[in-house]
Amino acid sequence: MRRLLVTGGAGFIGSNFVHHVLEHTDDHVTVLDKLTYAGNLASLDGLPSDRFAFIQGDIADAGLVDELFSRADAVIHYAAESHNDNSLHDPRPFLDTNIIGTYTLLEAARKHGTRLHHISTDEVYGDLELDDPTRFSESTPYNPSSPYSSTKAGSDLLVRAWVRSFGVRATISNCSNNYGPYQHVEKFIPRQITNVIRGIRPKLYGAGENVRDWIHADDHSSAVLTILDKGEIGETYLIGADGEKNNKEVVELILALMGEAKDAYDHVTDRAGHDLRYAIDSTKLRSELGWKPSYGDFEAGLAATIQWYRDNEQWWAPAKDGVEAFYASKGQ
Ligand code: NAD
Ligand code: TDX
Repeated sequence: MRRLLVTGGAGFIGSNFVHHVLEHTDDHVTVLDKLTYAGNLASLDGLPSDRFAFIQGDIADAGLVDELFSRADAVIHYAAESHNDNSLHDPRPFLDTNIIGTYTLLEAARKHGTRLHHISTDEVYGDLELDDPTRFSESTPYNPSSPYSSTKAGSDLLVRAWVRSFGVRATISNCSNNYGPYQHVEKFIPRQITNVIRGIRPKLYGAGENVRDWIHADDHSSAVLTILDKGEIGETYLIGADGEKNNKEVVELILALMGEAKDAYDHVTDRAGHDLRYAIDSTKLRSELGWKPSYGDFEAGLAATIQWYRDNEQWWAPAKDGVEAFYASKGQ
């Protein structure tokens, strides 16, 4: 039984990972999470108390991090400020958590010799043209566009430097857009689903031609476990499930699955610096480590996600009005 420390485990992807680990391994999990606006303890309800512990705290708190690393066999680092739109409004927390927080974890990993897996995003590579036949791979140069993605790129580079200069035992993964249960209503898919439930028309930025490469959060979790078990120290692995769709297609599919007219949405002000297209080539992870996704059918995964939001209104309702007021103030 390993003792895993999961940072950001009360957030969307971190909580999905904690559920996945407790279901598929006999590992013990401790979550370290600051419970920012994006963290929700209800996402961790019902977990077995003999295999799970929760600590509220900041990954930039060196004393606390040092103590937690001293009793962990491996650390999986999800904690981050994660929303592009927020980073355009107020970048500072992105520097504090994504850069200084990651630095703090790296120093603890260096001191204790702890195995670290750093979770990152495909957004570090910038964006692709719609008709570009290539996709992002591990050798694509970094070219981030937003305060969010630039701080994630910075955190990746810190990890690489700590591996090379100090021998820290770390791996990195860069994943494409996730969907599934427990995702905050500020993000594209939950925002539109909960809008329809509330009788608000979905909001599409600009023309809606921007492409995202969707993967179910549970497939992200299985990929991270695979890298933790079999990944080579110092290596980066891209995680993706060949799920490219443009935003207009996704909104229309949500509306169709929810029994609404396909065109019952509004075009709103576009995001500043809006990345056009992300697309992941995950050949290295598949061929070297033998991983493959289980959620092949996006429509079925989306239908299950819609059902989850219908069944769990008490989970998302407290955040909904504030998020919509914020977007309305930006014309979005
Ligand atoms: P999220 O915003 O839902 O969750 C982030 C969690 O981190 C929250 O629980 C929050 O309370 C916690 N947190 C924030 N600052 C903290 C701090 N200083 N100390 C401790 N905890 C803190 O984010 P998410 O969408 O689940 O993303 C998780 C990770 O996955 C991030 O590193 C993100 O860059 C990466 N990622 C996300 C996606 C995606 O589609 N959402 C895709 C690829 C990679
Ligand atoms: O209301 C909306 N309307 C809309 O058209 C919102 C909230 C978004 N969008 C568009 C913007 C993007 O093209 O939908 C797309 C997805 O938007 P987000 O959910 O904000 O995700 P994105 O900016 O692509 O970033 C996500 O994937 C990569 C995560 O939030 C990041 O944490 C991750 O690194």
